[in-house]
Amino acid sequence: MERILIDQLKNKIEQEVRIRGRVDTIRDQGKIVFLVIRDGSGKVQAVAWQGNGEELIKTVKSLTLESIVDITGEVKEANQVEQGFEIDIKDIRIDSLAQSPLPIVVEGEHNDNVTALDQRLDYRWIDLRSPRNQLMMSVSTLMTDKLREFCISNNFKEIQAPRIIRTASESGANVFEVKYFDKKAYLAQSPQFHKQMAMAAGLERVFNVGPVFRAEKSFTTRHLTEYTSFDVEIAYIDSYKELCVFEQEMIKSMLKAVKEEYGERIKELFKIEINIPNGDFEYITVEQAKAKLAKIGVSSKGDEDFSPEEERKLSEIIKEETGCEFLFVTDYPHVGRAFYHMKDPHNPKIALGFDLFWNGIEITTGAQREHRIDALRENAKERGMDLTSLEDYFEYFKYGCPPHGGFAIGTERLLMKMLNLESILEATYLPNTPNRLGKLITKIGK
Ligand code: AMO
Repeated sequence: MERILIDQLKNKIEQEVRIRGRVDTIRDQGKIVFLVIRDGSGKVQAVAWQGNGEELIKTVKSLTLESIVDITGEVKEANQVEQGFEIDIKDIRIDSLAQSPLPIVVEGEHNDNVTALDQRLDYRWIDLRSPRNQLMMSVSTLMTDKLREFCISNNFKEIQAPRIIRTASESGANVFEVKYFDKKAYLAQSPQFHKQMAMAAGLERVFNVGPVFRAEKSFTTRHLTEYTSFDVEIAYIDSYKELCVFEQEMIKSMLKAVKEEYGERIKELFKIEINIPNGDFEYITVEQAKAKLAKIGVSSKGDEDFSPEEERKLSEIIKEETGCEFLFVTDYPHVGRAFYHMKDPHNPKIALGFDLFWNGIEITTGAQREHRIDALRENAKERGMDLTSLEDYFEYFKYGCPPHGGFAIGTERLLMKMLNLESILEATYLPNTPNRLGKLITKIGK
């Protein structure tokens, strides 16, 4: 008999069915044992009576929580259970008996976060079984799918930039070095150089989704050492503002789809509403932002960037003033930005780029790029960078390269904000951080 998903059982009253899933709860009343079985689609009560056979009841009594079972039985009306039906077990096979006790408690409707996050992450495969995490994975899937779909429907091509590269693109400091046979190579911190290569290759509009690596010892709720970057690059732009508009529409269409598909479930399990901004996102320059922050007495980290507290406060101010959760911050001093950002021709101290904040956290950096090779070399020289190591990159601009720009979204941060999670670790399938590689490797401070 073919397996049927639990959410399809309502159409099978008085029929024999086969379900496969986990033991969610066990209530042993001696001559009768009540199980709740859970699969990816839902839960159902399954009952074993002594009258159904000695062997059967013995097997059921040997079960432990989270064991995997294969059950055949009849769907019977049962007014005493909420669903109005249950399964009368005729046959049961244990596919995998779970050890007891479990190392962590699977978060349920009535037991939120009972186990510390680090321990939950150490047993992530058990932690992910919770309804909240199952929903999070569904939302994550739809989120990336919709971002991709938006690009594809706007005539983009997908590229897979190499992850092992010869030259660090962002800054030399936070790059992982790897041994490449007898040579030195790096794990890409971003597909930056290779998405720009696509512009020189005439691909005009590209996106790239994949892992990037940052060797940064940041123990924060927003940093990973490996994350998934959603990168976009567009040729023949006149201004980076076109990138902002494109990203705004991409995020809005994604949020709309998530709300339509999972809005109610998200409300139920995460206690939040997905808000789709009505009009355009807000814009503010760094100078204006710093002035606003100074006004409410938030001390500044400096003129070039924002501290996490500044990011949070700035978002709060703008949300209070305009109701908008999204804020493009523009006009950053060039000196604090990547060398490949184009300088504003009217004010060369300013970079033609932006960051996008969502409810207090930066989710994107983007910019118009410097596509003129001499100016690009000059920018790199100003930063004291080793020009010879950049020669391969400079070559992309030698044989005709259109003006272009792009941006990158940290997808885990996007998901974290969407579901209002406290830490990026919760929004990541299996997070790597400075002290965690699949499992906790060192305690902070040791
Ligand atoms: P940037 O370094 O600002 O820009 O990264 C872009 C976005 O990636 C996310 N992000 C991170 N997420 C988790 N852990 C980290 N350690 C981490 N670092 C960054 C953030 C951030 O906004 N090449 C440029 C992009 C471009 O100009 O196209 C870049 O990588 O959401």
